[in-house]
Amino acid sequence: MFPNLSVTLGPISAVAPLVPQRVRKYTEEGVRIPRRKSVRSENFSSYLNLFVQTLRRYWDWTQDSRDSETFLNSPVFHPTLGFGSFPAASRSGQASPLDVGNGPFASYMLSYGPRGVVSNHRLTRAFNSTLLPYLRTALVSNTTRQSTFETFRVELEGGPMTPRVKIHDAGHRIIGGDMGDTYASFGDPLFVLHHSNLDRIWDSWQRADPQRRMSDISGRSTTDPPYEDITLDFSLETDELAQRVRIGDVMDTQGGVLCYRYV
Ligand SMILES: [Cu+2]
Repeated sequence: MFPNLSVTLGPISAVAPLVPQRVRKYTEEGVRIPRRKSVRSENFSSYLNLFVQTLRRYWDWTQDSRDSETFLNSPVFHPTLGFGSFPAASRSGQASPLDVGNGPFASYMLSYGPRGVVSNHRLTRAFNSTLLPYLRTALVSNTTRQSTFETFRVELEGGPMTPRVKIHDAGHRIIGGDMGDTYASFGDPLFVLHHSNLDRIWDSWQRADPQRRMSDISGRSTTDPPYEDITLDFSLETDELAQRVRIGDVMDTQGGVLCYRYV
């Protein structure tokens, strides 16, 4: 479901400089809309509508993970108001075709993936119901009960950090297709909703003990070597899309660089 919206206070975050002025106006407008009415009822083009939703929203999948029927009927997968439903073949367990055939991204072309190759293809999804239990409240509690960021992130992340599935990789693998592919996953707009939710869980974990947890960071810069160990002074790579930012400056979502809170 789309129960809530992250509220941006003041100028929108690091993404703002990348966004053309007109789109930016909509995103800033989008920040105020949910208090009044659903973003969906606005007269934006569907693209801008979804842009606003994905940038400023998260998907709390614990509300949809009870069983397959609940998940498939989630507003997230609504064929017109959501992000498109799973391909019929995937719902009945067949291997193809897996193109997302309805919704705003029905003719959405991706150029990266599967795996590391460049190939123009339509957005794909393949429902994997067997991992739904990993998106339930108990699994979120397993992460938020951790006392250090190191154990928190391992409990959150899953493969390849852990042999067992955790909430991060479960979200990817349940949706499957491009989302299930390490390289192509960010091509599915659901990637943003899923990661916003993980960010929200991290944020709530931090706020339970801000004194310690707003500066508690660890981990590696990449999955495969060569990697660097992460510290507060680690500079986040943005290629040419934005200015580099020090991790220590984005630890707090309500700090100076980021400027939003989860509701
Ligand atoms: Cu991910």
